[in-house]
Amino acid sequence: MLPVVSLPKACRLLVLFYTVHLVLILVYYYLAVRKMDIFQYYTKKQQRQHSWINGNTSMVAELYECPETSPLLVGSMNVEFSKHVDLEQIKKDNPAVRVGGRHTPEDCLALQKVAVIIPFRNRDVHLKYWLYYLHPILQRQQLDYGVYVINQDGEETFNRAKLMNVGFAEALKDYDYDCFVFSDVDLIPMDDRNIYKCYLQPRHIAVSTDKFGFKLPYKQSFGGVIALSKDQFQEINGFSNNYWGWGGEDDDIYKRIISRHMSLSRPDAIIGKYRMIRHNRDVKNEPNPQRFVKNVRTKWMMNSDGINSLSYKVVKIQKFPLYTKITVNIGLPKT
Ligand code: UDH
Ligand code: NGS
Repeated sequence: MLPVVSLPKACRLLVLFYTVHLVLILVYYYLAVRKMDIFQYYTKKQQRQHSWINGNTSMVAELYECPETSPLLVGSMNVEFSKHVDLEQIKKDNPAVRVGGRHTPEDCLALQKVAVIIPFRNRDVHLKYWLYYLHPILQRQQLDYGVYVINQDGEETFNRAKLMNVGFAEALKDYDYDCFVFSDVDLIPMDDRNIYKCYLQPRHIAVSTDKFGFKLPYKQSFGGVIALSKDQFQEINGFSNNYWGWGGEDDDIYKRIISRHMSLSRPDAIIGKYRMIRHNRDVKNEPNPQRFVKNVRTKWMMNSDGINSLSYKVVKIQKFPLYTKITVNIGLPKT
């Protein structure tokens, strides 16, 4: 074989070109293999956490992230409140729901960890319907979720917004949630494509309720069911703690969002359909006469009134099979 130096110039250039090409291919494959190793390392790490959550110490199958759109969704659903629902039966029908109302998808890694917070007092019948309809939906949405019912202790004036703040603080003590859905107990979605997760902007989820003829009651409406990521909620200092009685607290949190230069995200009116369980006005939740004055002051009050000024006493934490009930003493309105 002739030494390379004795080859004509064109051949030498060709050999040089192929050598460089070969070296580049080798470097590329080396890096690709390393990248795969790193990817597998993280997948396994997440998988281990996942198995631990499920109380399963043996690693079974490789787990990958759940798809952006769950294949389990069914779309629009019939919702009605005349059938009898029973908690034991709901538990039997949802065997994958763990104590405290926790659920983690088995076949994939959920994209978000969602705490569903429900403000509550004396609405046990509504809660049964909520659990009956929502557990199957949230599982089909492939969420890693927990249900927290925040029960106001005592008979004093109700404070929905403060209970939401308590739910945020208490759920974070339970698990590393990154998304918070705040839901009234009497609102049931009619379409499971309305995902209980967080978006780039705060999400108004219950946008077309039967009560309002399946329309948004007004453009700034932000009541019923909403979702904010942990960061979004912290950015606006949560809800106000000072709306005692009915009304205005949802308009207040809307103003907080706008004043921090965020906007609302909403599903369309078909996917966003809801049924509300009809009920009378609750005792000690009469319209708050101060709500209009408070709404004018949101921008000035929000830095000092919210999760940074929240004070309450936990009376009891009960981990039921389908939900966690946290009974709290939230005090009394300032006189
Ligand atoms: N809530 C309770 N217990 C109460 C009050 C309120 O659990 O005593 C919670 C519950 O999650 C409820 C949410 O706070 O869904 C909002 O309260 P609400 O349902 O009273 O408010 P909404 O605006 O209804 O839905 C107002 C009363 C309508 C009376 C209509 C009479 N025809
Ligand atoms: C507004 C209230 C909101 C309330 C919305 C819908 O007027 O808190 O009506 O009420 N704002 C004020 O009162 C300042 S509803 O028709 O559902 O009873 O959510």
